[in-house]
Amino acid sequence: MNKKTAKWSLEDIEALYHLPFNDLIYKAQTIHRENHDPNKIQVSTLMSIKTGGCPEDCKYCSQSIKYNTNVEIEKLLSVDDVVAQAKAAKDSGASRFCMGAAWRNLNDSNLSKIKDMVKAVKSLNLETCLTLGMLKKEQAESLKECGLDYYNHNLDSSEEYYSKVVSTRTYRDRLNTLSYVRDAGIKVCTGGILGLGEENIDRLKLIEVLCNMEEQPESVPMNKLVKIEGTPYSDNENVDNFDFIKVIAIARITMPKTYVRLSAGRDTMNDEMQALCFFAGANSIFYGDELLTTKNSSINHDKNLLDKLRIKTI
Ligand code: SAM
Ligand code: DTB
Ligand code: SF4
Repeated sequence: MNKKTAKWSLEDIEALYHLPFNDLIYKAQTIHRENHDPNKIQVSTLMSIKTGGCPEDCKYCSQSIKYNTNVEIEKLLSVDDVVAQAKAAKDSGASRFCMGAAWRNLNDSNLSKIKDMVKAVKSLNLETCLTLGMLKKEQAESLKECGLDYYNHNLDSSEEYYSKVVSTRTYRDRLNTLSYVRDAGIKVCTGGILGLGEENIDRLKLIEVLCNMEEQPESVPMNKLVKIEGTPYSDNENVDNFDFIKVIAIARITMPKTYVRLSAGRDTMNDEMQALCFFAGANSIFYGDELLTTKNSSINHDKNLLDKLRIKTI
């Protein structure tokens, strides 16, 4: 982390966690209203542009070659296939299209095709986001040049816990890619997963890293683990709903301007739980019947929920 004084100490963040629930949510909603329209959420649609066969060993992931999951390997899709999906996403109301690849890192040989995808999706008047694994500095600069808006690269958990989740790369590797993305002028999307077997303190330490970045991330996805059969985490304990809501509230308080995304795992949350997450400051979702390799909450269900809550999408 950079040397300048932290904006938030871990003690301050822990103090938020220990507030009475109502005080915490009230504080989060107050800050939310000062910085955002409380009745609008941003919607992004995800697409897997290269699926499975990933050499990394992330213990949560359906796409790692180390685990026997039901995911079928698919090579990098054509620009036309991606554009067709992006058009459909736009027609359903998404404002951002996020393309994900099961790679450890972006290979230079794929760079020009990826840039063509970004340009084509952008020409549909959609914001663009990529998540392709590690980048080199020059690759980040090249992606900025072709107009990429966001790059997603999650830190997932605390630095200590991360080494238990993934052994094939380090937290430092993740931070390096994030700094190349930031320095290139691309907006940063980085967040975490709850339910990896971590303690609450790991979640708070993740927030400490995120909110003390020199420039706070524009987008922070909070995922609830999607349990994948065949992975080491297939039988993990469920995350406590209140802990999940509290993490959203703490992210909102410590990163007032950031879009906090209620990400994977919404299909296992009931409407009341999602409504409380929005009340605690979540103001973005993945919208579309599928995430990368798993089911999302359906578009129909989401339309009904957002209607009931009188929440508009942006
Ligand atoms: N391979 C690239 C990488 O790891 O950065 C991009 C794709 S990867 C699937 C994107 C992110 O999805 C991961 O960093 C992780 O945070 C999230 N993710 C993957 N599998 C998940 C699961 N089963 N439940 C919740 N989040 C998951
Ligand atoms: C993020 O934080 N979550 C998304 C996106 N960024 C790339 C991925 C969720 C993946 C869920 C499991 C799957 O569909 O494979
Ligand atoms: Fe590969 Fe990304 Fe899955 Fe890890 S999370 S196994 S890097 S696709």
